[in-house]
Amino acid sequence: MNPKLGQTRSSRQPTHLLQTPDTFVRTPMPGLVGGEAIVHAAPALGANFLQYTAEIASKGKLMPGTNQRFLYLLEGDASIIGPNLDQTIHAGAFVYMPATQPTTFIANTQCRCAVIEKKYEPLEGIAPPSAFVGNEPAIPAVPLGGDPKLLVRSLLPTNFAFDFAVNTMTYAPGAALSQVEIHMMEHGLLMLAGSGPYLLGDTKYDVGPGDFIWMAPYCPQWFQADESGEAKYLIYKDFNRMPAL
Ligand code: UGY
Ligand code: MN
Repeated sequence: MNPKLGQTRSSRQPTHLLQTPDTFVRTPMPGLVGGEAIVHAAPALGANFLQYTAEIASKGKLMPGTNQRFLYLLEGDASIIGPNLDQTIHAGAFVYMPATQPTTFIANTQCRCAVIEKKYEPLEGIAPPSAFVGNEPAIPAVPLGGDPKLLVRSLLPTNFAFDFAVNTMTYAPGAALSQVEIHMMEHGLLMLAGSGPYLLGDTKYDVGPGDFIWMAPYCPQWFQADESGEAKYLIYKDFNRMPAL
């Protein structure tokens, strides 16, 4: 008998989800042509956003969505075609696509993408953002709280036109968040590299590459990279808006 059968590091709790690659289930999705999605976070979980990994064969497409969309290309080469965009992108690139500018992703090779969707919350007097393409390595790395071992890259501009943030956080071996965080914003987190203990609620989980974590609002959270190498994750949070009363 396989001793691993029926065992997983994954854990689904009211305030968080750790979803490890052994538990991923792939599903077709409308608008995803020649591809499948692993849906990590959705309203069914308690999340106020949608996050999925799209695995798309060469020549496959992700058609325009009905909500604003952020796409980070994890693997492969693709073309981005929209009203003001006609561009080739490579791994490490990302695209912001508002629902008002229907933008299509076309895979030129086999591709893997992290995709985040959120219903846009307009702000009176502020023009909503336009579509654009960026490249993660080109974004300035800012030490978090002055710690040179913990670098943050803000992939979206931080101005009030945007109602969410997506950052990469890169930890040198042994680097850690300087505090346990408890905050109103929720998170969707994809481990890109490295490993270490992640505190979620009152449990410490060992996490590694490919793991996904959802953190509900006010979920206590803390991470330390272990000594095996650099750790890096892509992290979503809702941002820049007053909570509705
Ligand atoms: O932006 C954040 O809230 C981030 N520091 N949280 C985290 O890494 N869990
Ligand atoms: Mn946080």
